Amino acid sequence: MVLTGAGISAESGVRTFRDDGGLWEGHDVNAVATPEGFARDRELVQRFYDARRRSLAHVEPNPAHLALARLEEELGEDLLVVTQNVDDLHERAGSRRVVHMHGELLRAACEACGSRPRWEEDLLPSPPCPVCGARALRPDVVWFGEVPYELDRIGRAVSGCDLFVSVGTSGSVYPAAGYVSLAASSGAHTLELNLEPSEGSRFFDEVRTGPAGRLVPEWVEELLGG
Ligand code: BJW
Repeated sequence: MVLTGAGISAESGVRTFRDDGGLWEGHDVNAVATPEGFARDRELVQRFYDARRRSLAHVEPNPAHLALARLEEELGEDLLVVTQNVDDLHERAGSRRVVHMHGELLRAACEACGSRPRWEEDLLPSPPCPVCGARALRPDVVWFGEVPYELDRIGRAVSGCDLFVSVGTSGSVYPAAGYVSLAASSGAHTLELNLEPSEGSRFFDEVRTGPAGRLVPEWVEELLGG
């Protein structure tokens, strides 16, 4: 199982959250990434996500995404990618077995009927929900205090895997940050691939530092015996 975070998309030009010059710089996290912030100022939050959704048109998967897609070609159902990212770069690289635990920029969520339609346009100014017509669409992303998606499926994959690899995540957001310990306690070998040691590095059996665009293809080659 491979857990990915913002660092895997950094070399594609998608900003991370907590690095220098990252997304949170200049943004109050509580204002743009909590349900309370959204309730306070819907327009500000919609504008923040509309800009990020639009920026997807200008980025491409990098060698790290492509290497994971290649690994899936070889391993099939023996590989699951769980991403905290809301971009679509894994899918565009060719990965099919991807769980977006923090949602997707290219979906909206209707607060009136609960539907989650695919959404490529801006959410300002409040277009109607294609299912129920209510003007109650929000970005389909998971904010602090909300429950991430597919936790049962992820929990089964983490506790059932023999190799747990974390790529490009600071290990500062739960429940994802706790998966390495769960995998280790279930007997998996754990490997971190990150630009620098993360907050959770001490929990991994093995830590490799460097850019994901180099480390992930190298590791995939090694695993496939290339
Ligand atoms: C490179 C690189 C390169 C750079 N190559 N590497 C337990 C303890 C304490 C608190 C909590 C807890 N449990 C829950 C909480 C509360 C909270 C939480 O974790 N708070 C923390 C601040 C402590 N968690 C929640 O509220 C979660 N919900 C929850 O727990 O529900 C309760 C529940 C759980 C389980 C069962 C039942 C109930 C929800 C968390 C939602 C997070 N949402 C966000 C926003 C999503 C939408 C959006 O994109 O705007 O998700 S926040 C943000 O952080 C985003 C990311 O997915 C997430 C993680 O960030 P990530 O990916 O790690 O990015 P960075 O920037 O932090 O790190 C990048 C890394 O890459 C760095 O290390 C770089 O060095 C590296 N890097 N370039 C390789 N080229």
